[in-house]
Amino acid sequence: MASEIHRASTTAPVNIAVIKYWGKRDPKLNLPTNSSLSVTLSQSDLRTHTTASCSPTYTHDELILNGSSQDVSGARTQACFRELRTLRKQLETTNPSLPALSSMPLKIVSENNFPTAAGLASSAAGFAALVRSIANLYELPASPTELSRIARQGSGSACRSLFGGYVGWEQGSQPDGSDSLAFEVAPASHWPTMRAVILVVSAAKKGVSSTTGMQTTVATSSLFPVRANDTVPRRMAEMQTAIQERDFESFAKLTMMDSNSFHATCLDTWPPIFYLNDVSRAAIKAVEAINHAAGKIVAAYTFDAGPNAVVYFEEENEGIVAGALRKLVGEKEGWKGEAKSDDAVVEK
Ligand code: 2P0
Repeated sequence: MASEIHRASTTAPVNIAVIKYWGKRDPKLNLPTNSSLSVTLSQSDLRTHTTASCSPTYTHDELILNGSSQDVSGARTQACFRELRTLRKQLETTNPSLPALSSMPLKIVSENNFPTAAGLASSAAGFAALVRSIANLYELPASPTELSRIARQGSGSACRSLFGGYVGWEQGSQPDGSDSLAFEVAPASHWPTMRAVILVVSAAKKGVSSTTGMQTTVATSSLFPVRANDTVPRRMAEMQTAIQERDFESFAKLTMMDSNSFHATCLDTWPPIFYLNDVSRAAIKAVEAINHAAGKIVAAYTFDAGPNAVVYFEEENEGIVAGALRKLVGEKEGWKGEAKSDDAVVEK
């Protein structure tokens, strides 16, 4: 049938790294200079919903994000399309009765289920959802691990959003990236009391893009080799142990120290890169005050390539942690609101 349209949908959640990816050894394949580890915020509204379709009636590949048409000619999107079409083509070659979807133009329609203004990790959820929706459309027998290899080429951190819970991304050593894959450290059910709150800074200035920032850091920071070759490998092992043992204090301390280490290498970059601002630093102080008052570590902050704070805590401490942070958001100028991992986005 000439008018046939094949369609499949999926959603993918954002993930927030507790051991950060920063630095590429191969910018084309998004191969990192160090392994990383994140928590996928599966319970939250922070996810991308994507429908992939293909039809012989379509004239060209198309990507529509939040209602507006995007350029699909970029190397990252093209790499994902090419890899997925190659896998579909192999299926069609072995099963000639299958429709020839691999030769039809693709239409991808994607919506972020969170305010774009929040400046959260949308490329991670976006490319994870794009890759999985096309894999579903093509009925590929591909595991999340195999799909992570493809999503990584769209955006490095996207490979981690193909798994729920606690997710590692092994840097790998092969030049073709075949061993630079995401893996499950533990499912979300392993630590059901874990919570996260995202404090959204208003009027977030558009900073240096991650890709540009990483390249400059790798080229100029003298702290960076120590971080990539010594600090992160050690903390990757320690973090996996902390998660396996549900040891919140170790998890939290490693999370905060790794965020600080990442932002230190940013400051050590020439010219320097600043992602944290005064509002971010107020969040760090608030978390320190919460932990001091509790007499132990009950909350952990972390910041990505922007000023928004993500704070991890355990359910039993929700009252003291969320209460203190809500007070901060209410009193300190500059906060836009908060997004909770098991709740809707709350605007101030
Ligand atoms: C992370 N970030 O591990 C780190 C922490 C930002 C700071 O992954 O160029 O958008 O697409 O591979 O994945 C942001 O970088 O970069 C990021 P690309 P990406 O989550």
